[in-house]
Amino acid sequence: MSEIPFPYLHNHSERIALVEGENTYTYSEVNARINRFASGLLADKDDLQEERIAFFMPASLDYVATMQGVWRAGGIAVPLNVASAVSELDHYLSCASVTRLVANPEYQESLKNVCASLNIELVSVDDVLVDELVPLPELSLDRRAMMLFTSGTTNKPKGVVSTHKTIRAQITTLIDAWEWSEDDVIPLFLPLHHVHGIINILSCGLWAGATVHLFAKFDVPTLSSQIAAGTYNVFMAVPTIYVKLIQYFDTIDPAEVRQICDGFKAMRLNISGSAACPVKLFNQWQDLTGQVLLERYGMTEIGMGISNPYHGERRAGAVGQALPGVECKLFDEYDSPITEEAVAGEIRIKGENVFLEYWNNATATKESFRDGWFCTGDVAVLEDHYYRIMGRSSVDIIKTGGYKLSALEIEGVLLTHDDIAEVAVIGVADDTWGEAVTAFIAVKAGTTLEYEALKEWCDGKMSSYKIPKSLVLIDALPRNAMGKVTKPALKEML
Ligand code: MLC
Ligand code: AMP
Repeated sequence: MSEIPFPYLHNHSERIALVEGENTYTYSEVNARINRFASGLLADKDDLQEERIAFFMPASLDYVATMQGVWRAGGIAVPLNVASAVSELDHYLSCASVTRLVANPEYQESLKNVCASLNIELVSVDDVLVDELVPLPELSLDRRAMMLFTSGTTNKPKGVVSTHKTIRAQITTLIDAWEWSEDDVIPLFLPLHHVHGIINILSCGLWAGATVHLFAKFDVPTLSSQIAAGTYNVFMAVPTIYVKLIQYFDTIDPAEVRQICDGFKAMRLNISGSAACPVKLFNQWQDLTGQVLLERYGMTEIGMGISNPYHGERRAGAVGQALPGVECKLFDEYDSPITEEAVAGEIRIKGENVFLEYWNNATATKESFRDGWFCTGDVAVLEDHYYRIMGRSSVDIIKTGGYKLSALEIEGVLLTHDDIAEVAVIGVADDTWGEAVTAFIAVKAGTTLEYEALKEWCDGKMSSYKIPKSLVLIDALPRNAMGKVTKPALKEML
């Protein structure tokens, strides 16, 4: 039935593809639901012709039916963050010129006004599903397929557009490198508006014919009991999740900790990525579970680029080598490739895994490429054949618990507070979050600001994980001769 020239969904009819709570769904059941959804989306059209269909739902059978249904019908899938504030949604929906938003009934009340104001049709999966299937369009590999929003050095997130060719490359390189197979069983508790959850776990799993256990959120006790029961053989997470698991171990009975650690020990693979895995955490995890974490490096625009080997040495504090099909080089500030080891440079990437464009933003797209290389903004060195990430070229990007945030976006919201005269946001090293969002604020004369009041004020104006973890009141921000805030000076102040 699918006219996409490759299988986003394995054709293992009777094997279990998805587990959602008490329910299990076979590959043929998932496939049938995707076709019913794609047919309903098409209605009397032959092809959605890259119509942007957004969806707002947690990990579920319906999430998969929606995403793959949009693909099969020829649309562009725009998965949204279910933790977004309404003002953020407004930006995503208008930036992508979304025409239809698919949301579970329980979310519809909160979405109805934004949809009405943008003239977007708000529907549920049940509204779309039909029993009578229609022919699906034939799609070329170059067809745009997905748009994910990413924060950067501008104050509004940009829409990163991938084609089917991009997504295929991002999936297949990981299936080869990490030896995915139909015997794999993996939990998925990461948010489904980023490549880590969408590509590395969900799409690789379904392509390989594996079983993916869906969790609406990171629920430590439930997940831990499944791990102790030996349900999974592969585990992928951001470093913060390994930290939180270790913190959880401190709160439970040692015998239970042993069972959970034995569950991890029996797995074939534990992966860490989306942010730097501290060497201390790498060692702690190995001591507790015997697992040598495989750390890899990726980005929304490229999927995964660099990975420690599945076989061979997995080096603590390093991300390994370029994945198959991915070209990676370091460049200096004059755009010359760095050929010696131990010299830091910007990571640049080439390959079919690289995105097509930032949606409706030719300038940003052009600026992010040099001579065909995508410029990541991340700085690394090559040491004895392993890349080691040294940091980022911009202080305005913060990674907290695996989420990439724009300091400028947060500053923009804070500046709308009546009592704030000036503000600078930075990421401060933090054992749990990697970096913790910290706001330096100068208040207007005659006013004052308490942290709790600021946090409450932020609620609903930004996703909760963007809300500063701490507030430093300051008389005036340090600035250079050009009047620009010197953020490194703020870091030094702490
Ligand atoms: C939650 N909180 C965070 C946060 N997540 N604060 C800072 N940073 C985060 N990442 C805050 C909430 O606002 C809340 O604050 C409190 O923590 C509890 O919220 P929660 O939702 O119950 O937390 P929890 O479920 O424990 O979430 C932590 C987490 C989550 C680590 C599971 O952040 C997460 O799923 N992160 C992964 C993000 C991801 O997938 N990134 C991949 C991007 S792709 P309060 O004050 O209200 O209590 C990419 C490319 C690549 O990077 O290489 O993969
Ligand atoms: P995102 O745009 O959300 O996809 O985040 C991508 C960014 O996450 C990269 O540009 C890096 O800064 C960071 N990142 C991903 N993996 C790693 C890693 N293993 N070590 C350090 N940083 C990482």
